[in-house]
Amino acid sequence: MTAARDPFPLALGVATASYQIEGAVREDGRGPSIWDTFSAEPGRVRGGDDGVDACDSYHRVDDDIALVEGLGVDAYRFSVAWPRVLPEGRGRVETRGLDHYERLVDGLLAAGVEPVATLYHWDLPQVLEDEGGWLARSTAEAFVEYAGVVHERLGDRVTSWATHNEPWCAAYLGYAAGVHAPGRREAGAGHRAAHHLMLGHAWTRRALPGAHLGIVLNLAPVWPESPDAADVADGVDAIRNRVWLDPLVDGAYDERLLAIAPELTDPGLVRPGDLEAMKGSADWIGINYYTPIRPARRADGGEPHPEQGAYPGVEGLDLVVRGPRTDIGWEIEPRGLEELLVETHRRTGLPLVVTENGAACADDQVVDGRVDDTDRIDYLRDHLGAVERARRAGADVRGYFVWTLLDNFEWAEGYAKTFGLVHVDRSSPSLTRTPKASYHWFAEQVAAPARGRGAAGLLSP
Ligand code: PNW
Repeated sequence: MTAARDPFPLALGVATASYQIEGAVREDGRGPSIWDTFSAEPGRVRGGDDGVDACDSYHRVDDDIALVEGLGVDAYRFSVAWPRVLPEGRGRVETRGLDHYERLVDGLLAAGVEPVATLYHWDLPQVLEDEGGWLARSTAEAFVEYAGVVHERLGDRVTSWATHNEPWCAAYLGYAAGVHAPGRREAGAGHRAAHHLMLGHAWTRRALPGAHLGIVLNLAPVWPESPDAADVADGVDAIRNRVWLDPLVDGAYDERLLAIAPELTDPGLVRPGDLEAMKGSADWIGINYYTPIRPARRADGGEPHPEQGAYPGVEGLDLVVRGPRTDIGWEIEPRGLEELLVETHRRTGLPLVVTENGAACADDQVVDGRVDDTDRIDYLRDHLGAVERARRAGADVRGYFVWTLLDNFEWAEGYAKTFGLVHVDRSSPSLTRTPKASYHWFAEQVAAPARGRGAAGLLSP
């Protein structure tokens, strides 16, 4: 029996982010970012870890490209470090920083791999944070300038661009919960940062009308635990999903969100024209999916849930984790990805890309030169199956990227939680890379004839 031919092949890829892999934080004129500052503060990152060395990918770009090429993937998603390109956030351009990404892009293209660039994966120049960071409208203006500089240099070779990665994390974990850089803890600050992040995205759209421009969101299916949790679940959905999707699709914030987030009714923050600029500003949506969210109602007098701070204004929130979990404690539920893709396609009508999916696993040790990470293979196989079901149900999903190529700096978790297809030995001076069983498994999936190889430019219209 021959399988029905897909209208287009699903592009397969692997993803990374600058601060998590590059190291070389003081090289070639790079300025400090908020993650340098944050991880240097005692108690912020598990084990006192930081990205000073990370995977040393800044110096080992050829090794990374060879690993990507060895997978045979269609595409590689990476991020550009703003403080390497504009060490002062705006103004003076550091060409050595741009040279690095040019080397990477040219190497990928020579290897037959499509580069997919993310402009902001959380490494904000510290000088901009000192002027208010994402609480300041001027940061959105600086972002547009930065996007233009990078696009000017690489736009002839990079066809698929994303502005932000997971603005929910940048805004709410960074400014409201304080568990990510810059570590601020003010409920209203999360909403302000969210608006300015979206504004930076929307203005970039206007500044780069020719670019095939998307935004990467960590949307999540929100499944209330019981009928009495419907209301808190709606609040979680507002802050995790609708605060991004509603402006993109409708050019509006919805009533419930405005009730939770009165900041978004402040005419000094949300100015005439802002929401109009956001409407229709994405050509595609990237979805990073790891786990569903199961809100519950907290018992009266109970302790606030540790993640309450990331959902400011959602009173009485509790969160339940069911079933099997990965090593980072996140529930494994591939049906969440299937539902999310179908639902997001219905809501937006836009092409979708799974820009991240993967698992932190405990079976990640090198034994006799091998890493037998069967838990990760199971996770990835089941989630790829969910993508295919969503495609058959009509969701326009163009690509699937595994998070991540290398074991790397996992933000507040430091190096303790590993998501890589490739093991990195942090005790060896050369940071020895060992492809895991999941690396070889994924290479087989890419080569499988039923999947087909996506052509270069697949993510473009
Ligand atoms: C995403 N949370 O981060 C990022 O895009 C990646 O850089 C990261 O390595 C990956 O997922 C795995 O964590 C998140 O606490 C970090 O809810 C933390 C959270 C969510 C996403």
